[in-house]
Amino acid sequence: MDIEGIRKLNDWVRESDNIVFFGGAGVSTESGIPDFRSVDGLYHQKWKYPPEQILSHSFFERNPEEYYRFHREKLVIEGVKPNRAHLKLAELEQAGKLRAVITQNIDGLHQEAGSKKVLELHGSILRAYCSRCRKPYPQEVINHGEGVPRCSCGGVIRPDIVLYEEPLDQDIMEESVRLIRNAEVLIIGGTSLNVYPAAGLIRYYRGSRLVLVNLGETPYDSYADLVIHEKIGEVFSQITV
Ligand code: CNA
Repeated sequence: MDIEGIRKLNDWVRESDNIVFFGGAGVSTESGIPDFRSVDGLYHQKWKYPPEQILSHSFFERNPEEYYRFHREKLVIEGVKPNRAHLKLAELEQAGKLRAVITQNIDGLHQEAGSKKVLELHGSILRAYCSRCRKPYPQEVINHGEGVPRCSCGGVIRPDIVLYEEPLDQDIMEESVRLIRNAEVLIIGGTSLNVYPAAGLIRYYRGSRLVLVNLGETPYDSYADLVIHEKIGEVFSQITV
């Protein structure tokens, strides 16, 4: 355990009431949801097409049956619970220290842990809508059964997630930029910082307390003021609020 690093993180958390957290799939691996790029992540599992191809707009349009096979086998997550990282972030918000969680995750675990201000850059697997008339649907409509789910208007129902090749929601992006630009402490965790434009958000931070908590190295390690290469749940469980 990086005791010195955790002590510094604790000092910065104690001294600030303007912390922003920006995270990714690594925040949920300790809940049992695989990420994309770790050795046991989705990119290393055998599948007919690479995940980033299946999870792209053009693939969904051309081949919704195959998309839904993947979706139901790999993306539907049931029975998972928030872990110590999600719970600590909710606690920090409750204590008036954390302004927002900005996440690339689509699993809804931050909200389940009690976080109120959650900006979902890539949408949520818990919601669905008709790609033709935009009528909203609950996730159950797409999670189970066979084939391609259809709306009463005949359109294909899709999950409310941002597929590759699709733009991010402009309002969510702008609010994320504003929060990061004004943050005193920016904690980034559980993300390989490889997926753009989300990863580019880090460049808007102007402070001098940028913390990276990630198991693997990232392209931004040398950019951070504090880097902790440990499991985020273990690190966060040692933050005292
Ligand atoms: P990624 O590219 O898979 O990177 C994950 C990073 O987390 C890696 O660098 C790992 O080293 C690190 N990591 C894994 N476990 C831990 C841990 N316990 N503690 C600290 N670090 C850890 O994932 P990104 O989020 O960077 O990539 C963005 C994609 C992945 C987004 O579009 C997500 O929607 C997508 N995704 C989301 C989920 C989810 O919602 N839970 C799961 C899988 C993928």
